[in-house]
Amino acid sequence: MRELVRRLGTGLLLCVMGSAGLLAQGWQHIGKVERVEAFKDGTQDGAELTAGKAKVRITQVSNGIIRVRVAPNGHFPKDFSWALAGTPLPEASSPVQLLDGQSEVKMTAGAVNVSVIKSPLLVTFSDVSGNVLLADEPSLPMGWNGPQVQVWKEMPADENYYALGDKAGPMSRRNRAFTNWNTDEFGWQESSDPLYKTIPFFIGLRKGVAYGVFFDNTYRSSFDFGKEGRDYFSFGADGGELNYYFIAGPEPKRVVEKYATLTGHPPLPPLWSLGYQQCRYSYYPESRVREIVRTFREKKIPADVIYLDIDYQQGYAPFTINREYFPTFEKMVSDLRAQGFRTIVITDLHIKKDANHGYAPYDSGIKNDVFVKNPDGSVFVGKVWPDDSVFPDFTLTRARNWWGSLYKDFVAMGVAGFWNDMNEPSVFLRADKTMPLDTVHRLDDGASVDHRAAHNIYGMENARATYEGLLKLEAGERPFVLTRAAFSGAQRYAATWTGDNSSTWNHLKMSTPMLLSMGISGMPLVGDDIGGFAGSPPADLLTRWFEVGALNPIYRDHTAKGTADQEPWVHGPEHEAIRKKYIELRYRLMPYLYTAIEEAARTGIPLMRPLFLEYPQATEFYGDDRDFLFGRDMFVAPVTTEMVDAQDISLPPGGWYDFWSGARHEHGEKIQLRLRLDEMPLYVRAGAIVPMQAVVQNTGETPDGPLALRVYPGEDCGGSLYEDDGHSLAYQKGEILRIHYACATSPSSLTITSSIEKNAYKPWWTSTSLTVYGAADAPKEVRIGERVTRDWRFDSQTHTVTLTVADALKNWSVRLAF
Ligand code: MIG
Repeated sequence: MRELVRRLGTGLLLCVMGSAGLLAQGWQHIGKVERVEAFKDGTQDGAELTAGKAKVRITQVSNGIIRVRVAPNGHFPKDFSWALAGTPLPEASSPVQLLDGQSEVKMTAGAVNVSVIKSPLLVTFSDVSGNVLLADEPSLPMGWNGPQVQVWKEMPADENYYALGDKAGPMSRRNRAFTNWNTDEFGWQESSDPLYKTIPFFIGLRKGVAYGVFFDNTYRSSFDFGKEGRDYFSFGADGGELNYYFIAGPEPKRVVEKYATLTGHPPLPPLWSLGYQQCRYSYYPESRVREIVRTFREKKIPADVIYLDIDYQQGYAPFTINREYFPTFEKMVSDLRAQGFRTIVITDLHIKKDANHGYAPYDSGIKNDVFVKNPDGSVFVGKVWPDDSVFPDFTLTRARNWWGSLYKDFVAMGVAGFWNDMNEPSVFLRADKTMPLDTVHRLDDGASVDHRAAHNIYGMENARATYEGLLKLEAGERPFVLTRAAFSGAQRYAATWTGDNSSTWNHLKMSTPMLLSMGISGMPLVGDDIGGFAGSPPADLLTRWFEVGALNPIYRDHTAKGTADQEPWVHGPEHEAIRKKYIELRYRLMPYLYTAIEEAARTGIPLMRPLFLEYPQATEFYGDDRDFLFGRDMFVAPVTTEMVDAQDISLPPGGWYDFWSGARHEHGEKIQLRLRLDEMPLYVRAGAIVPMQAVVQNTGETPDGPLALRVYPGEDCGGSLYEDDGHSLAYQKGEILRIHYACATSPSSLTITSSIEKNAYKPWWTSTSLTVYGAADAPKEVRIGERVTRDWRFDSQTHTVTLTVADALKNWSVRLAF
């Protein structure tokens, strides 16, 4: 059958769907190219190809980013995207060169070659040396079927596929198929799909070379990486445009960065949101909230945030307060703040239908006409937590502005952050769990779309409305928004979490690949419910979850209603001590963590990285779902199984130091550990310089003592430190501190240097302590700058040399001679 399809080639044809021989009717595939014209639109330039009625535009958008748009009927819709950041992309350095040959159109765009075979139209992307990266499957040219659009690509046997956001199961997406349709999936499991988010972006990786594809389409979309066919993969959607971007690497990091320039970077979050966060569904009444906070402080377990889930509200109506449970809400918020706790409250999007009752969100929303409508023009009403509810029309700027203004009172009360849940949107008592497909979502230009087009972006626009509202209300402060639903680009507005996981070992195991996938999908500020949402974790499971969670971007303990208490102390002093140790570890690593988060905000490279992101040549890690890199320099091999007899560890290329013992190991060495419950394998790259600090009880507290640098000599030795005030937008005006550290080894010496790149923020420290690892013997001489110092210590157990640079807020160097 594949042969038949190939021979038919053009025009209307019936095509084979899958090896099962299923005949899918009605698919029309693109035919023969009859006309080739140069095409230019702003900074995008390339070619417009005509094939029958259809037109295809292939343009260079920026260096290494090529866009393909298809109009089956020849008419391109208005060029508009919810996902794109909208900020101008760097203009491509080399203009497109077009060569219209007899059977093939050749387009050279910098390092990318695009070849289009004319009959039928088949697109192939390759690099300058001719290596094919992505090619249309010859037997299945691009096609459409009514409103559906689809492309099929050849699938090399050794190619791996990653990203796609919050898909469960292994990071590698090969041999599976996925649907994107934001869904409230309480109790999701490994095979559940779709989940809460839609990120129609994937990375192809083969023998160290990567490319990416971003399919900019908001409709229900699907990606099939070899479930249906063995030799091809495909992606498509139920409607909307066939509009995708090819993103060149060749390193996977370059793909992730380019995807971030397209869809946007996360703003720098407030420092406190990177501290430990305590949540449950729900803490109430007020006395219970105060008791939780007091317990953290009494037990000296560091924490920055406490959440109020839906029970703080009156009848679950968003933007109300249950005064029976929270008689002095405002005072509670300020008292918690005085104890170093920020309060985050949930504010779901469903507004209670409660007319003329003094409930301003409903009355003002009706007055301003900002709710989603039925086709007959009436306001759509669905049942959610407040019973009958209405839904803000977030695709309208007017509605987003109105929504953003609802936060005024909470902001005035000192509530520090906001949690947007249920924004898939989730609607109760309906088989489809959401709004009917024909509900009407209005657009700013007076046009409207139905729910098919708006569903997947609804949650992102909810988060956007919250974020933009807070930007206005919080006067120079960094907003913090946590969203459950998302579409590509939602990172511009909010952090996220992975929804309702379960308190099982398998969920702990699934957490890492999911968080890693989110990170390379443009959403680096992500966490999962530590301990699991559904169910009550046994003590060991919760402890192990606290261990790995300490090195996740967002670190939030959360659990469902009716489950057992899940705070760090619930299983007795032994478990509490271990959990505290890891929460403290996170705070000790805060300078390193914050530096990596700033990198994520600037470049899109996530804090939590799959091994292949740093070591794309090390193909043995392509299927590693257990381990990850915390920033560039720390390798984490978390314990995620109950019965660990021994944990086998394969280190990435290079040398690595055990974070706990300081012992040095090499790549290739077999490490087998018999671990105690309080041990999570953690290694630091030989060549890393890691900035750390003393433990604090919250990020607002000034750490005691110096900035603590751990120096791990090795190849490519260096590190950096970024600091700013942690809460305002002054960093955007350059009020930052950025320092680069380096170390250089010779057979008889080690030199460590610090160079300040920007010194426009005064940090909490003046001196810097150094702990130099891997010292076989005591140094013969130690110099700070030119001056010889005797003020150092050698520890023969840990093989470390320690000393302090007193006046460290300037460039300095330290030399150890052996
Ligand atoms: O229908 O607000 O995923 O984190 O605690 C459940 C109550 C609604 C789902 C969220 C969960 C939250 C819960 N919410």
